[in-house]
Amino acid sequence: MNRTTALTAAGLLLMALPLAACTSSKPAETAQQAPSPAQSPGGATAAPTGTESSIPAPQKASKNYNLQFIQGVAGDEFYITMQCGIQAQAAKLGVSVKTQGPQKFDPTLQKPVLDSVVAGKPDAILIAPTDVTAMQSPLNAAAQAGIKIVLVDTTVKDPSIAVSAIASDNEGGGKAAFEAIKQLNPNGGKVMAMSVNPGISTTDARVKGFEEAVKADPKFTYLGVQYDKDDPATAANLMGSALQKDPDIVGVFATNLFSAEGTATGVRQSGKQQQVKIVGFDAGPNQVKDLKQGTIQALVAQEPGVIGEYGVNAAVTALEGGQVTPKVQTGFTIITKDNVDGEAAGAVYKSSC
Ligand code: T6T
Repeated sequence: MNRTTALTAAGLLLMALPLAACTSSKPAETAQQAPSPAQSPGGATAAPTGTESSIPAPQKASKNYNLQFIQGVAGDEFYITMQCGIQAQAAKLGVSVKTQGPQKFDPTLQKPVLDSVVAGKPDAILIAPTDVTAMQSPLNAAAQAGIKIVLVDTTVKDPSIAVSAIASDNEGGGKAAFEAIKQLNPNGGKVMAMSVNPGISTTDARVKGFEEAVKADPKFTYLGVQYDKDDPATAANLMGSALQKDPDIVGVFATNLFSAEGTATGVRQSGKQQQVKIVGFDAGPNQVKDLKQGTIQALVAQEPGVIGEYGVNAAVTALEGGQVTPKVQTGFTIITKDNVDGEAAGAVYKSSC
């Protein structure tokens, strides 16, 4: 089985919406069923060369290593689910792990957390850096101190300081989101993105994928991206103002959990649920509620538990002197109202382990 043939979500979402079925882009197995890039209307493609779709579990560790997981932000179900995957795999491999995160998705708050973790001299740090630039030099320092770094979810400008960087196909996910909005609005119209902050690798890549796809379709007009600072209330306000300025918006791509929550609130408060189609990244309990209520039409659920599991595999493999794949891309499940209580139920994020 070719482990490098990770599918992007783009083609799969096209299949998912009309069929209203659970569609996972989880590499390997699904890759065999899905159409080849040439056949796929949505452009399902193989993962870039040099990118793998998994990190195999090593043998039980030779000693009880001290691993530390630093989340992008505490209390976010994406990182909680990742933490669950990390804890479970750490227990399997016989190593210890501690988790902490800043109160906001903000490098000025995450850097002190990282600095204090580094001062404790752990064997490895799994981290989702909150900014591609601001977190670079603290991470350089951590690597220079001899600590194995694994980037989980987000990355930095120069990821070579890490033994591995594990993330979803974020750009492909943005493209997939546009394909979904397009299906829901075949006549085209005005669309926009709601994102967190500029400078975050994941959400920037999602916006890029979305923007490029919108601009390639003359039926659609791209109104740009609004930044909500990972705050649902801010996203709701921004959405309300956007709808006042452009009352004919037909679709919004919300690039993460809190952006989707706030976008849904803003659209609901404006009474435009029938008109505005929302596709959101992530699948926390609040997004699922909005999906069931019909405010959100589709969710691109990542595999945070799998990212965490592979992160532990990467750390332990490196600590035991093994070779680790430098770049790993994980899959998606597209959740709609019709599959959320069925085969996609397992893709919903956890609020606790
Ligand atoms: O979308 C995830 C994560 O991938 C992103 O980097 C930041 O936001 C989330 O944690 C969801 O809130």
